[in-house]
Amino acid sequence: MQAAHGRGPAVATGIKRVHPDSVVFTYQGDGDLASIGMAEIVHAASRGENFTVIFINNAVFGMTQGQMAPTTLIGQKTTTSPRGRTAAEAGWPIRICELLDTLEGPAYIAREALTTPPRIRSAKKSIRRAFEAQLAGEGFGIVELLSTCPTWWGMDPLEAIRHIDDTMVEHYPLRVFRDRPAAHDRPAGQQEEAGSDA
Ligand SMILES: Cc1ncc(C[n+]2csc(CCOP(=O)(O)OP(=O)(O)O)c2C)c(N)n1
Ligand SMILES: [Mg+2]
Repeated sequence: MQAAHGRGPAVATGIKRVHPDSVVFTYQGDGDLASIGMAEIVHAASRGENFTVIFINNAVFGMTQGQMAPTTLIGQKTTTSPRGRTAAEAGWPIRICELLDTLEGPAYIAREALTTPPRIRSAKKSIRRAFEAQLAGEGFGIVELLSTCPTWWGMDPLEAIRHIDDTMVEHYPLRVFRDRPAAHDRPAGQQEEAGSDA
């Protein structure tokens, strides 16, 4: 089902409550989730709604021509911050996982990066875990995926991947912030080494 921009969590709430046996997820960009849909995501997480959020953070409004998003890094050039984002003018980039980690509602919160094969495998595990939480009725799960936008970052695809690993992860650390039935603060990006395959 297509929801109005930013309203995915509100629509998913209705669908999941009416059809509790359905597997429900939203797929949202950072402009969608962290800007226009900020209220919806915070309240759905706070209510512990039993669905899964796949949050694609590429630090820009990509589809609409690369405007600055709430997640745009300080100094990052976008079509609406051509000299680079400044905190004085536009505030600081918002860390969504950390923000939602202050709430009681969520069952699973993780940030992963779609860069190297090990990190992509780690992301796959987090996505699986978030869906398992939903199937077990544990409540709200969100997996943030740091993703490239070579076009609006003005980079080639490989440079863009390196930019995530070299720069973006400094501001957006890769971690499992919340895994309610299991350990708290399990490091993401290293889940394979943690041997949680069993
Ligand atoms: C209610 C509403 N407002 C604005 C838009 C225009 N719009 C389409 S995509 C988009 C933002 C895309 O940015 P993001 O969510 O970060 O996704 P990306 O393209 O970067 O993957 C906007 C504002 C819309 N479709 N609906
Ligand atoms: Mg985006």
